[in-house]
Amino acid sequence: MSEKANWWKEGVIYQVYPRSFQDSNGDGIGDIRGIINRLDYLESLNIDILWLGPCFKSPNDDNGYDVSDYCDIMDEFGTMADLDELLEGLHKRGIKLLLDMVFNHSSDEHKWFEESRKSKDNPYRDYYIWRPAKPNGDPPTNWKSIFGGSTWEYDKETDEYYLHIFTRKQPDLNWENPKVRKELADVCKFWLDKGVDGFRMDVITFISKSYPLQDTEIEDFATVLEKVYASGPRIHEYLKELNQNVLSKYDCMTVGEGPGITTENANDYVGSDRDELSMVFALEHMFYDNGVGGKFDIIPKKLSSLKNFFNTWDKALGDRGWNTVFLDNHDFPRMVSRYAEDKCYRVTSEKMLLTMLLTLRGTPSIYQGSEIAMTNVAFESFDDYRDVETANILKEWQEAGKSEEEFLKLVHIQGRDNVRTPMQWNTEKNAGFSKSTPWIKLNPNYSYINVAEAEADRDSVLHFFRKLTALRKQHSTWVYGAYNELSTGSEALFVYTRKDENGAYIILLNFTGEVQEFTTKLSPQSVLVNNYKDLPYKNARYELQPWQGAVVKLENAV
Ligand code: TEU
Ligand code: CA
Repeated sequence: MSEKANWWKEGVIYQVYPRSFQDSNGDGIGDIRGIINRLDYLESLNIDILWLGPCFKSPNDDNGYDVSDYCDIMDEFGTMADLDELLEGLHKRGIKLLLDMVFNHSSDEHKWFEESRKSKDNPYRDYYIWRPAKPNGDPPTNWKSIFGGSTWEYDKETDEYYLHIFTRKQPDLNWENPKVRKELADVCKFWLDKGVDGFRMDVITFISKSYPLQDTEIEDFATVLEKVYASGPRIHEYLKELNQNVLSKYDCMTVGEGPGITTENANDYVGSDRDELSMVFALEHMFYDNGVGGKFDIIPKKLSSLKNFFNTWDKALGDRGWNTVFLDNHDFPRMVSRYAEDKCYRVTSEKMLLTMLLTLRGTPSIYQGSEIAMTNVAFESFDDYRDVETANILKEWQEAGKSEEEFLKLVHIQGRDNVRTPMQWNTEKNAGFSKSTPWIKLNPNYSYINVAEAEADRDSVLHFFRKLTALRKQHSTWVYGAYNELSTGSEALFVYTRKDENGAYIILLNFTGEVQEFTTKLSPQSVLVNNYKDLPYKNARYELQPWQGAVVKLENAV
């Protein structure tokens, strides 16, 4: 084993989106007490690390990704005492807690920004990025916000623009200013001293800007992320500083959200000799069906590009850094709807995807509801959508005279609210999520997709997931073993081995609704995981049923 063993490599991350997990006080909004009430459920999943979406004070322009106080809890979610109790309850059950730190930007209602906008000589002016208009009166650069419109907002008070890569209520912090870095380091220290186990760091790749800020000619959205917004010249200096001054003093982990990270530069962030981040969430595969115009410019998906992503990232990070493995989160469609089949084979194909997530090399991150195969939702009216991205881009479409109907169809496929509908606990009112009307409508399929039903069904995804998480703990090869794809070029199958001195396994995954065969001399000793009863192996050939997924222990270890 070339890498150093580590709890965050062996653990399984489970992501809770607090607003949509469980409401405890009947205001229709999920809260921390709700999570506390579900601690036994979380323990029953055998997960190791809970990634809690941002729970800090926030006006909720972007559901907590716009923080107005990093050291206090959002009113709707509860109190600091609730957070302390959650932390204690998790630790008692052997589960670590990751908080979601949003350090690229704050809310415009943060006191730093309220000061900053007051005058050009305010001591907080340089906490943010201010620029005058271009001589012709245009905004300082032609950059486009990820959520539509310009990245620059004009502020009358001082007759300048401030930079916001996300919404205008999310002004970018100026990391060039050592005072800003000190403030944010103190925030980390505050939470680590409380005993939290680490952080998911929101768009951490964007914190260093390339000065002077200049117009870009690049049209392709993903390329803009990579070349203009991400990995600025001082990024590694900043991360090293934070690591050295704070993170390295605790047994904690960090996972940086990494839009714009590439296989060429990923190790600069996570290489074991770098002392920066533990891991990153590379997002390349989340954009794999995006055309030049971004997520609502959809191009056909190919299994080979998904596999290529896993192969190249494993190769890049395998020996020096550490990877993460995921197929969705609070920003992207439900994995069963996007990568598999959410109708006839919903249960079977979700089991297959989970089999993959738990057996690739890298720390798996599972989004709430995947363990019961929750699906995308298709609201009929824009009135039912809550996401600021959807609202802003709808406005752009309207202004450009483009068809709303067309956009609604695209939102059904790509919108972020697909994954933000409330967790489906049972068939009671509001799926057991809340006693009153939830902040966002439920997916009507809660009548048959819910935790209670899954608990009662021996063949459910839920029981299957528990088995997978338990098995991963027993087979260190699934964590550390070398990975090698055997099905290169196939648009139907994903077949790979995991091997080390402790064992050898072949993982066979059928990504189609048809029977497929796979020829290999690697004969089975025993089948450890299977979403069907049988796995025929005859004349050196495995036969796989529609969306079948299996983990097979091989006769001979390496
Ligand atoms: O997301 C950053 C990110 O890369 C997104 O721009 C992603 O491309 C987008 O959500 C796709 O529609 C993070 C958070 O995960 C997201 O929820 C926040 O809205 C965003 O940062 C701003 O904080
Ligand atoms: Ca509530």
